Amino acid sequence: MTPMNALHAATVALASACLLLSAGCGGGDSVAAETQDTRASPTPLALPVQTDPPATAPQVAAPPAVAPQVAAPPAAAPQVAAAPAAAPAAAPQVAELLSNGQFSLGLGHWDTQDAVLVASTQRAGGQALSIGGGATQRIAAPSLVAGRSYTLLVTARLESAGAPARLSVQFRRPAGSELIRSHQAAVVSADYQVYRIDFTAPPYAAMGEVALNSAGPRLRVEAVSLLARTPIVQTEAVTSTADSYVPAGYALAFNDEFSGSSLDRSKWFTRYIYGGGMLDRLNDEQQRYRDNDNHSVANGVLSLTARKVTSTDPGGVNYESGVIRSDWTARYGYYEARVKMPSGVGLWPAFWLASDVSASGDLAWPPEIDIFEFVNNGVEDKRNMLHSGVISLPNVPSDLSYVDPDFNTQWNYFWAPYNFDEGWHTVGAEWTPTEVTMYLDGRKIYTRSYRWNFPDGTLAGPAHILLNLAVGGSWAGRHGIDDAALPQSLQIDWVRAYSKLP
Ligand SMILES: [Ca+2]
Repeated sequence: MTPMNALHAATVALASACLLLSAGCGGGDSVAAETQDTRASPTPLALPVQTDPPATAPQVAAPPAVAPQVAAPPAAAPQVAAAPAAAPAAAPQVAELLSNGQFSLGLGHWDTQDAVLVASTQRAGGQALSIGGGATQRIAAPSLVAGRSYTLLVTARLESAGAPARLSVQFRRPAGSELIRSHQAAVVSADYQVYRIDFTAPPYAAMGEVALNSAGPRLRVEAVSLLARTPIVQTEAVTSTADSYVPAGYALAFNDEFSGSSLDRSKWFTRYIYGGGMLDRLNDEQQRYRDNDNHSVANGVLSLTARKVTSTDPGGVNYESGVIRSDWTARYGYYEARVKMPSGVGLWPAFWLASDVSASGDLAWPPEIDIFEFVNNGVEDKRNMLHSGVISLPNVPSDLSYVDPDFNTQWNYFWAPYNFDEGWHTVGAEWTPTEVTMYLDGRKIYTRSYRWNFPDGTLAGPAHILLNLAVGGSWAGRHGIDDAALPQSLQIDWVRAYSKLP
């Protein structure tokens, strides 16, 4: 391949710094080398590195090993539920977890901005809230318990036509800081509806709040209720065990077979976690992740589709594509996906694991496990090569204890006698507290040591699953982007995660 540096760890450290410093470091061939092992270095503006010691962790319970992390709302806007008026799933006798949800105590328990009490039109003698700005209530600890599931119900309408208002269950650390997770529903109607958000409390459950925000017309809220609900199920029936290679001793903990007609937004976000969960790119990639039919489900397959568009982006970025990030998180286990790669020079799909927010609210990078990256720049990186690796700290080796003869340990790719964009393949990784083993179509490719740590050496948060299709950048796009090949899709038959049985 290219005559570039060989030390993985050193490469990672250098590349990380280079990405932060942008064009100032590296040069020539080294740019591509550095990029190869560092696909997910977030931009400095985007990565909210929070380094407070975890010793100050709130009294949050550790999530169960197979923690259900998510909501089960009907398909709607991104990470959202917007069901029409419906009875709550929870039984009516379940304890109310919010205070003053019908404003009988005036504005008590709510932090408000341009919000006034008005007469209720639904409850005789009652009060409603007319919101021009926002109303927020911290969810009093320990109302939410990590790993348990809840339903937020909000009876609301827009006072006039205009931009949708936003209802959120969100988490931030500390209060007033950037959001670290948000489940939202959009109020779109001038008629009252009951909007619903189902979610599973994350490890940092004590940081939760309910927020009601107008984005134009005033938002009228009659009632807000937060109730415990039955656990949100994270698994569904496995459609086929063909082409699956699960090691003995593992149980299914999370999966999506993509059997429906649209992406299950209760399981997946479509942006990176960074930037308050809104980041739409990493590195110097040329695409922006969007929801313009970039995540389509048909015939049992999810297609993450990249296409060329004409945009008004001042940076001249004219590609849109898709990414899925699981709301479900876990540490360790076996992760497997059956995929078909896109064709075309300049494309860069990947299946990888990155740290979610830790129980103490911290978020940092690394760690990162790249189960696969299929980079096709047409010259150094070709269609018969599949990259796989981990991101380690500079002075923490990830030593290989097993290597397939067809795996190049200098550049961390498997060299196949076929092209990966010409058929379906199953790629998996077994991840333990000390090692990562990669599998390709059931064939063991390598085992290497690995510690899932933040840069400060502490244990990182649980991992979320990522599958994405990037376009361009100094690695995949080093020799251009074949616009004529677009649109192209990373096709995903299924994604499954297993936890080790005790
Ligand atoms: Ca499928």
